[in-house]
Formats: sequence, C-alpha cells, structure tokens
Amino acid sequence: MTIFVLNGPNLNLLGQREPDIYGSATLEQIETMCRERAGELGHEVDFRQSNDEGKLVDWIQQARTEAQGIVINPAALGHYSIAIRDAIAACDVPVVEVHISNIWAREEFRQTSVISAVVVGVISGLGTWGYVGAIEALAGILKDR
Ligand code: CA2
Repeated sequence: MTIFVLNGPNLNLLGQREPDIYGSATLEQIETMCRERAGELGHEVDFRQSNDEGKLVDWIQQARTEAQGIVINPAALGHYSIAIRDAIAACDVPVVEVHISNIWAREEFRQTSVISAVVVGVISGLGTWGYVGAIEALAGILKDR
C-alpha cells in the first residue's frame, strides 16, 4: 500500500535556515525516515514537495486512486488554503496533518489551520518525528479498516 507524503511551500529549505524552529534535518533526511518506517510497516512512500498550491491540489486528487493515505505538511498553505481543504475533504483516503513546529505556540496567524477539521488528526510540535508518528498512525488506521 502506498502513502503519499506531501510537503508544501518552502519546506525544500529545511536544514538550511531557521534550525532553532525547524531543526537541522533536511527534507531528504525526513524522506529517508518516512521510507524506512513505512517499509517496516509494509507500506511504500511516495514523497513529494512543491511550492505550488495547484500542484498540491493535483496530488491530493491523485491520491484518491493511487494511494491509501496521505501525510501532509501543508506549510503556510494550511493556514489559509481553502483549495487544499476542499481537495482533502473530497479525497476519500485518511489524511494526517503534520507541522514540525508547534503552530499553537507561535504567531497568531499560524495558530489556525483551515485543514484540521477535514483530516483524521494533527501532529504539531514534535519536530521531524511528527512525520514518523503520522506514518505509524496511518498504518494503524489502514490495518483497522
Ligand atoms: O511547522 C511546520 O512544519 C510549518 O508547517 C512550516 C511552515 C510554516 O509556514 C508553518 O506555519 C508551520 C514553513 C515551512 C518553511 O520552512 C522553512 C525552513 C527553513 C527556512 C525557511 C523556511
């Protein structure tokens, strides 16, 4: 079974700037962590990043037929993108929202997520471990089905 791990704008910069907020791991290292844990649980990971909102919407739509679940760090889009929210609401596979930082402990404009109400759950503030936790949760949810 395939899990899409989708990453939004600027996450390609991880590991290069703001390590105090986002840690020192690169997106490539996060991909390796996800792939390894998913493999142990019998799943494949399709790991993607885009700075383009429309591309993320396309990938969420694609997951309907090509994946069994989605882990998404929508980055800043999570705070305002109704297009991402609508795509998730229509995608028919379980979605877990991940944020590396604790969005509720940051600026007020980051404390709202417009997608949280249409995902199965949210992990925020656990650093890159949040991605691994999301993979584990999805594997459990898919097993229970
Ligand atoms: O904590 C998270 O994972 C965020 O989704 C990361 C987003 C931010 O807009 C959200 O509020 C919380 C930012 C991703 C950009 O990451 C950077 C990494 C290094 C340098 C600059 C940006």
